[in-house]
Amino acid sequence: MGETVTHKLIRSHLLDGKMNPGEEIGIRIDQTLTQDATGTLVMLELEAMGLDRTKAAVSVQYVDHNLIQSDYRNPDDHVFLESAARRFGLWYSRPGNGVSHPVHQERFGVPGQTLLGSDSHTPAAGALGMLAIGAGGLELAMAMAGEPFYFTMPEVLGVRLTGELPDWVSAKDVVLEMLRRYDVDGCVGKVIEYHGPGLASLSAMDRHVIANMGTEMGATTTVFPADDEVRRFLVREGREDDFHGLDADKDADYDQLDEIDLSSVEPLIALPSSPGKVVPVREVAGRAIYQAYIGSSANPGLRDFAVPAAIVKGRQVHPSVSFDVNPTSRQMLENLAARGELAQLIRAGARLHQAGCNGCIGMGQAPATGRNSLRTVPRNFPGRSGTKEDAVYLCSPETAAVSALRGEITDPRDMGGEMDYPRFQEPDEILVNTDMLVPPPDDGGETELVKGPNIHSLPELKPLPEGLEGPVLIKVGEDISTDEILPAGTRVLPYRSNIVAISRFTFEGIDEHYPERAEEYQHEGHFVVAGSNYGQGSSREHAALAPRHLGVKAVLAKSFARIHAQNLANFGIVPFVFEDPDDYGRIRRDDLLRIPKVREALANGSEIVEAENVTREESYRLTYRLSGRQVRMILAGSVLNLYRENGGD
Ligand code: MIC
Repeated sequence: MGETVTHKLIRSHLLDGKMNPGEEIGIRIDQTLTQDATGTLVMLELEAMGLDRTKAAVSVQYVDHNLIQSDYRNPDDHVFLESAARRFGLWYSRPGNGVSHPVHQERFGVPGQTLLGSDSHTPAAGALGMLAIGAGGLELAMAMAGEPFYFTMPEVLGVRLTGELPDWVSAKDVVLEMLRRYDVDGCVGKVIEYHGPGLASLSAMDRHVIANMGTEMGATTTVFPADDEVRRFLVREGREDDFHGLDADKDADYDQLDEIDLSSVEPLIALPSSPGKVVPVREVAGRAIYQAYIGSSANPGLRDFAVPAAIVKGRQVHPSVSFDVNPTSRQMLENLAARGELAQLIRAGARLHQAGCNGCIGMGQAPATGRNSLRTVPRNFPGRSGTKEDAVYLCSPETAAVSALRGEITDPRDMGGEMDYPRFQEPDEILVNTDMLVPPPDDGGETELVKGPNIHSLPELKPLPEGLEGPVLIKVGEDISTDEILPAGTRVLPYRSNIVAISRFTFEGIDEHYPERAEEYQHEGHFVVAGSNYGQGSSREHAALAPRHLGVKAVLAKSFARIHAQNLANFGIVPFVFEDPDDYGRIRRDDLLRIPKVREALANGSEIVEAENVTREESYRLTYRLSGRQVRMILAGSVLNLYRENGGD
């Protein structure tokens, strides 16, 4: 049997383990991507590890999340990151240069290589035939130290694309169709690999849209072949030499198969407040909207702005709609300006924001209370926009633009009566702008890290005690996202480099008194109990480190999302899984739990660990899906402790 693109990518980078689905493997990382909201911790981790210079072939530090400078904190982070980039030999993408994922694809993406990013949407680079994976910051630090990146060998879900998208339907609708089929956890443990004749009509940036939101299905990553379209993309970016063709063998052996006939896809929309709640736009048409928002890493291509510009050209957005335009990058702004589309958007009533992530992560542009917001962003977890009980819908740029004109959710095909669909043709040439990408110095080893008063070193983490005992201080439901564990947004993001301060926001949206209660048990320890897919969404390791700082020693859940489970292990929190999911229902908040001899049990590889519920006089059988390596880091208290114990750098 022949190989898939995924298997070829993994095989060519395999350093440790066997490629059997479910087994842990270690691969070589060629490139790393860090952004500011997660990058400050990574740089502090590199400092703690005593690393001299990144060992990856290319490492890039972006500043795209924390752009609002309402006090000294975010700009201090920027200055710190700039010094760290010099110190550790990273490229530095200055604030205003653009959103990491599309800029990385444009400037650094190389088919056939691996990319590890401290951001869950890193898989977007799979559009070029890369194996691009999102991970917690510590994983990034280890990859920069030249260590293998460990993850579970995935299964490959081959999705064959046939046909061509109809007018008014675009790549976002394709990935929403996938979300309709697989929901937010249907691709856990899988790589989604697209193939088939339908690919020919999807541009490299269309593929970026689809790969970016594979994360929303829990996938390890998404992969496309590197074909002629990828070559054309690299030629336009002035990087033809970086092209290497990569395709699946004709008889490639996918673990699972699915098919989408592109000609049958219709405009789709994800309802509040989950990317998995997908319905046809026509089913919810007519609901009044307050906001239509275009941009973000989920719809970053020139076409994602040019098509809405053509739709609103010569028209005015509805008087009650805030039409927010979030350009991808400075390069994109220059191109939109040169082509005239920027003026069309502004004339039609667009509110123009700076190039960056902005409202996608709740950094401004929050919707008004009780009003509907239509966004082309990748996720709409509760409250992520910054407004409590928000109503954020995820849709294509076409749906957002047409709805902006009408003032209500509108199937974009309705516009067909007024105008022809402005089908986009990628230009042969674009303006390329690399001036805000600062290359690493040949030797920055002497550079001092510039730490403002809000930047604090990592707290010391103690090894796992012999036994655990403490109350369940919080019990949460199903599909809890990291946004709910540790929110983003303008109030919280400025504390990403200050663990003690940021921990005061832990579980804020679910139970605002949790941090106070936790402080009481900070030293003795306490437990979190959760449903399935706990920790879905972002890669922010703060969602593990802040609870750990507050004393969480173990999370008992029905199941975990991939990146978060690893983040918990990285910081010495045991991610226990109920052998019988019904036990979840038997535990109440404030119950006192005891797990005696937990250290011994993990060290001996016991398959089952018993937890006693002292309050209810019951006990539960817990399992854990941890490799020997993960157990060792938990016993040591964190992967950093383990690295130091092993005499790393
Ligand atoms: C997100 O989209 O949730 C983020 C913000 O990009 C995160 C990273 C973060 O929390 O800093 C992600 O996707 O990993």
